[in-house]
Amino acid sequence: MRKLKVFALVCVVLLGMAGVLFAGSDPNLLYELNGTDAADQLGYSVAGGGDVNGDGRADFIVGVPFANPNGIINAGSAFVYSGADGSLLDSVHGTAPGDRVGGSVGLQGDIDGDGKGDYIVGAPGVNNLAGAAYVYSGATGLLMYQITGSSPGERVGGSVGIYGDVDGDSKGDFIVGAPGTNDSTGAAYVYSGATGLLIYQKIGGAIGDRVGGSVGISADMDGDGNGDFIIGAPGVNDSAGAVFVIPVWMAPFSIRKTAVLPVTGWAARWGQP
Ligand SMILES: [Ca+2]
Ligand SMILES: [Ca+2]
Ligand SMILES: [Ca+2]
Ligand SMILES: [Ca+2]
Repeated sequence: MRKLKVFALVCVVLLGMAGVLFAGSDPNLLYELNGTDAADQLGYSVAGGGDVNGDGRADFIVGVPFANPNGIINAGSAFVYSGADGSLLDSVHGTAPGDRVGGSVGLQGDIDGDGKGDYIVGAPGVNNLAGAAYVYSGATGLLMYQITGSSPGERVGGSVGIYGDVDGDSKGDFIVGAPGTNDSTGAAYVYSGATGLLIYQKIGGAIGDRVGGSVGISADMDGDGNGDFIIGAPGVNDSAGAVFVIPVWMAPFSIRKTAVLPVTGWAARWGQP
């Protein structure tokens, strides 16, 4: 534990942002992270499961959407840590006030088939709450895909998930919720990890449904060999709420709504500008 603490302190000094500390004398804890800056909301989102650095141990990701990286208010950050030793493997930071990078996070699938886990970071505040989600290679930290909202208030990236192979190409896929779409009717989109093409979309039926308020993408549930996914819609029926668990055979593969563009140089892994 002492070693971890020292390492984390070094990270804080180098980062100069978000203030993440490992503290931990509790033997019942593997790790503990504590934010150091008031109102950053470290732990607003968390996920784990994928092995990003290929050491055979699962790693984890932590979102801090109200962090002020480089002094940019509420730009937000997300940090990827080694499950094996708690060291910082990657970080992503917003570049404009209110981006809220890390509003949602996922880390459990290998979408490019290189054997290493990849991760997804939602930033629902980007561009006046149009929102965005970014998918990174765990092996290289490079941005593989970005999905961006097309109109203010969509809140694309309000929820994200990455894991199961929905389209049967042996590579993991990912899901992005946009609960603010069309006056909070909401929407959720499932994309192929291999190609970035839209596999499936679900649009809410009524204003306020908030489809995509939560999302998950899972290993096979119905035994057909393909992954399945889960979409929460907490606003349905006067906020009684609803959840949809959708098998791949429901998916109309031909539809495509949002361009998914491979982008380089937006934001960056630890050590890059
Ligand atoms: Ca690992
Ligand atoms: Ca990978
Ligand atoms: Ca796939
Ligand atoms: Ca299935």
